Amino acid sequence: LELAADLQRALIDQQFAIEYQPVVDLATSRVTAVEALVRWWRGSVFVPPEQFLGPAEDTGLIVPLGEWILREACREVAAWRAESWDIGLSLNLSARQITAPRFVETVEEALAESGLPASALTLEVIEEMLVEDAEETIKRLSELRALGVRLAIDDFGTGYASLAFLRQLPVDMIKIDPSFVSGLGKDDTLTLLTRTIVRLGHDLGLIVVAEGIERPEQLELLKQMGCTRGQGFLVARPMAARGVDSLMRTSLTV
Ligand code: G
Ligand code: G
Ligand code: MN
Ligand code: NA
Repeated sequence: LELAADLQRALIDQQFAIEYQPVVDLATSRVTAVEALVRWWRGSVFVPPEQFLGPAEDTGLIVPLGEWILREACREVAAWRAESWDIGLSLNLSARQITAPRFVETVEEALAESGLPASALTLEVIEEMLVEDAEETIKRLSELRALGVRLAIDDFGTGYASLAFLRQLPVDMIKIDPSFVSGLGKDDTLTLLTRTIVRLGHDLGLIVVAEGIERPEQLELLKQMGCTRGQGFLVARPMAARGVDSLMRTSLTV
């Protein structure tokens, strides 16, 4: 309860920040997108998202917080694109945000006011959201997709949804959970499962992103498997907007 009051104050006092983690084309190392990740500095103490996202959802504060992240990230990514840097934005969503009143309109407004094209925005959802409150969630996500916004299944392979949900909700991308990537080259079953997910995704015409790449061996195996996109500490860590600025300057001049 105390945390909830602090969260509300933190929103008013603008204690939240966004870090961006690059997603790259594994063959060329070109940055294709950045994933926005919320950060809370409570005074000088960093509070991990795992600690405050649950309470933010329970109290409903995730709705105004998520709206701030959406508008801010759209604005920043649109500014990078205005410098001729062709990158997209990936945003994580909570179930509560999607079913909140005016969610679709809010996304439309954020796109309109920032000038970010709908096709440059990818909304990441996890499989569970397509099980609980599935009908309303799928309806709204489908409306956004009809506007040109892309959809991704985050933490793919760990959820409870059956593969049939890929028919109910047209998605554009799957992001392979780090628990698979971590076993690459070390665990035969995880290596086989990763290879199978990459093939499944591509056979369905989806973009496949491997998450949590930390070791060169994982990167090598993913490339051999034909996985075209990746994310992880080996590739690039989440960074403040200033860090993305520098990355853009190096990317555009080489
Ligand atoms: O950035 P980090 O790895 O600490 O993120 C931890 C978790 O918080 C991840 O599951 C991530 O999806 C989630 N997360 C990060 N930023 C956001 C956000 O802006 N909105 C929502 N709903 N979840 C987020
Ligand atoms: O659930 P989601 O995929 O949105 O989680 C994103 C979180 O994963 C971010 O908090 C980010 O800091 C973290 N992350 C990104 N790359 C790596 C990595 O290579 N290793 C680990 N351990 N965490 C990572
Ligand atoms: Mn994510
Ligand atoms: Na993930």
